[in-house]
Amino acid sequence: MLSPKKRRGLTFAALSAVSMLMLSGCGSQIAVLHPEGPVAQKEFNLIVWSFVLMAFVGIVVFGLFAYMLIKYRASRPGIEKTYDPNIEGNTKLEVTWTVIPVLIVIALAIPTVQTTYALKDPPASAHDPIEVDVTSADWKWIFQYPAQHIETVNYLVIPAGVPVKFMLTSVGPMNTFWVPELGGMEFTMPGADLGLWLEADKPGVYLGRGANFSGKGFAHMQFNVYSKTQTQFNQWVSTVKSKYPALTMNEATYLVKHQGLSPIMTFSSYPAASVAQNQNTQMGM
Ligand SMILES: [Cu+2]
Repeated sequence: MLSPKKRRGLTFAALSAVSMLMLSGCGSQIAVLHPEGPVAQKEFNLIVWSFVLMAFVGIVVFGLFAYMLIKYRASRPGIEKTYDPNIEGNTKLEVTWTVIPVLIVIALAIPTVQTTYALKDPPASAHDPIEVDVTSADWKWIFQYPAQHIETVNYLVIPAGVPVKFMLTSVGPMNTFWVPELGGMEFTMPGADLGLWLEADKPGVYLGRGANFSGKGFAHMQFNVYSKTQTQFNQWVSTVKSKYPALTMNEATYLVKHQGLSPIMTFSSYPAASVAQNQNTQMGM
């Protein structure tokens, strides 16, 4: 028969083993660990660098912990002679454990600040960025392409290898626009326009979603981002222009005001007033 203490220890070990298995099993599905564009790649490098520093701290701390446990164990012969519990003031040690954390913070801060500023605007590359105006509503994502003058709901099509500048706002509660494989998230807020740029290296399908709880339909605020070659993207735009209906002002207002889910939708144009409506509608109107 095991003592309660031993049994608790075993339960803890078993639970730890199970959670380790489950966590490692998820590894291949964690999108932020699979960067598919330059923004995500830079952010991924930061994640790796932070992890290396954290692992270093963990290894040193637990290493010292084990060393102390063994060296100063009560059962060690002659321990009374070497152990002096009344030690006070050791300049060398105090300087060491102040300087090392300061160095770690500097080593984390410099690349973080550098990356943050580097990612503020798309690089002056060969490709001019395209713009997509994003509006989060209850509970759907509305995407307007001002240059192409087309609108989609709950899906995005972007050209690969071209920076996409998103202008983000909300007509419902605050939300967060997030396509983890392409880069970090940004808030959508009523009455505010926040910017974010992302780029996909190659054609593919990436999952995007709202990452800030916004009510009943929040869980369904997912959208696919289809990255296509520039030619395919241009073809898609022409198809949308020729084959899909124009968005009427009534429909635009319904999309914004109606609290409910929405299927995937495509419109060959949108009324100018819908832009103002998406940008100016405040919560609780
Ligand atoms: Cu998981």
